[in-house]
Amino acid sequence: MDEAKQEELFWKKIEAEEKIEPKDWMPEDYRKNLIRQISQHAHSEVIGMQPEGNWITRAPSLRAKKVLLAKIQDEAGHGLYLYSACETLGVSRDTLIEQLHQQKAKYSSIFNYPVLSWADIGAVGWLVDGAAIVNQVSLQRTSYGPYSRAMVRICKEESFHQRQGYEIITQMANGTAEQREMAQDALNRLWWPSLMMFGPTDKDSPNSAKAMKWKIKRESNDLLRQRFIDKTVPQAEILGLSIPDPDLELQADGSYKFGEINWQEFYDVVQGNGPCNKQRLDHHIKAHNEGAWVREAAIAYGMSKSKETIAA
Ligand code: BYC
Repeated sequence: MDEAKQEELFWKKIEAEEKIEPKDWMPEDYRKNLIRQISQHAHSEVIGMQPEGNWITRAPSLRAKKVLLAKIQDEAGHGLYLYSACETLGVSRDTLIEQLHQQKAKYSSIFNYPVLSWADIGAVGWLVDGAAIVNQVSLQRTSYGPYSRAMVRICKEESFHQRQGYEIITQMANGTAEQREMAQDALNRLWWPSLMMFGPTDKDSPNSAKAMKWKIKRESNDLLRQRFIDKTVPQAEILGLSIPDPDLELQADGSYKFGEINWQEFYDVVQGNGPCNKQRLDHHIKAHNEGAWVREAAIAYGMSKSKETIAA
């Protein structure tokens, strides 16, 4: 089949809401954009383990520790699904990790903020996982099959993560005066960075137009951000916590008007100048280098097993 015919078939599938699969023909730009988005998502899942990992030894009870450990392990699993989905596009895991280490690939801005207290762990689950779900529910309908299927599995686990966070923040908000103050402080610091997770406004989002046409992205950055705000503000009210936005206003249609996001801060963080960028990347590079022997051993074991299978 010539290329024009293949492209026609590609668009027919997109229009019919059929998934594009790894062996299907796809435009080079579509493939590249998918690699960019999926790999950055994978990096976010894995880097996101760091701020939470710091709290395993300080969890206030055995139950809290077990739940947190399970959540962090889930994030590693999400990274695994996403790196695997990305590899089906013809790029190796090594290349993706190299791009992260050379800062050619990004990861979510939110993980460049410190997680300073147990209330922050609650706020991360409530707000960060809450924002992630809003985004990822819509990505379940993304046009690339392996990405879409990874999203379905990830969303199931994210909703448990969000509840884990909401449980902690509820306990803190209903605890002693000091605990309540910690919960409010966590919300004050993490509210605006959570809104930044959805990316720049639609008018300043260079990748959106193409991604929406290809149905890689299904809903816009602004729409998803608004959905998150509308869902989260009433939750804060139930907790008796106040959203740190003096311009927040309930409108007649039930949605909330909100104040101006500090986009300068967003771009500073994305460009590597956030409070924890250096710490996060240095830690990843160190862990990757120290884990080289594990990867070598796993490959050697795999090779010896396949030789045994061939011999048998
Ligand atoms: N942080 O044209 P735009 C999670 C970059 S949840 C850093 O709108 P796009 C987790 C963007 O990459 C978080 N960079 O881009 C939760 C682009 O730069 P490049 C991960 C950002 O791709 C809890 C430039 O800004 N979720 O993992 O159309 C626990 C212009 O933006 C950010 C996902 O990745 C940001 N917040 O839309 C553990 C979901 N926002 O690449 C883990 C999948 C934008 O051109 N990804 N940039 O150099 C998406 O839905 C989209 O990629 C985004 C951005 C909405 C994030």
